[in-house]
Amino acid sequence: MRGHLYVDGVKVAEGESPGTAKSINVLEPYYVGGLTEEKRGKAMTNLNDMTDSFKGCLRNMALNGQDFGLPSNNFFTQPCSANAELGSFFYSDGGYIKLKDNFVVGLDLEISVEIKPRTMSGVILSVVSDRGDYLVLQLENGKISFRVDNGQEEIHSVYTPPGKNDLCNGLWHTITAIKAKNVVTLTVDDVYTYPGIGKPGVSSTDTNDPLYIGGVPATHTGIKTTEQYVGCIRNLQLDQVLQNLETGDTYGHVNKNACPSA
Ligand SMILES: [Ca+2]
Repeated sequence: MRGHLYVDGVKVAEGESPGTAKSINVLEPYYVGGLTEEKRGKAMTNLNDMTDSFKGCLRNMALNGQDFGLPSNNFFTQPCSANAELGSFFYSDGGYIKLKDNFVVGLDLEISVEIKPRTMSGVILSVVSDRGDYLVLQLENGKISFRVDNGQEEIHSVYTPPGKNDLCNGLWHTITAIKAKNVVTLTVDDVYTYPGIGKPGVSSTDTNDPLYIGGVPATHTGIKTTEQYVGCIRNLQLDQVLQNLETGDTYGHVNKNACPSA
């Protein structure tokens, strides 16, 4: 059996299946853009170990000239729109991403992230241990705070924008928060804030706990707001390693892979 692949009317590939089989014996449903975990497992040998779903827009699917029509089910898809951008969106009715199950902050950690908030307060990133050590990056009434406790006291650095609503101006804002042993520093849009300095020798944030993005399941010491972060978050890096928020578990109303931009 032979196959041909055309792109924009131009044949770009052709191939032939081995053996003598002349038909493909499969049953509906058709999956478009990705597969369920179960189906993917079965099909993996034919997918060259591809595990990602298609990212983008698809339309006008047809089989033998017959339009597929509307899908019978949608799983984690969004309508295509010119008014969308990459990032994870956190809605006003609440939600968060658990990015890692057992996140160790330890002695040193560098966080960078871009946010486009629509509200003045909310948790951007948080991890806390049962013993009370924590690290929290949050919006507090239009300010950004970075609060860390290594076990004896809170160390913090707070960025105050020139205007109270400046961070909700519809633009992206870049945050860099660095915890270096007993010192925390915070930079927002290239403005460096006054560092927080804790007791020398109390240097490790001893967590081995879930790392939450965009909210928390339960508040804890160090969190200064009860409000939900609303808006987009993208390009989170931990120690200069880009994190894929789509790999996290979502709770509540979050869209991991697109933000409405209008
Ligand atoms: Ca500690």
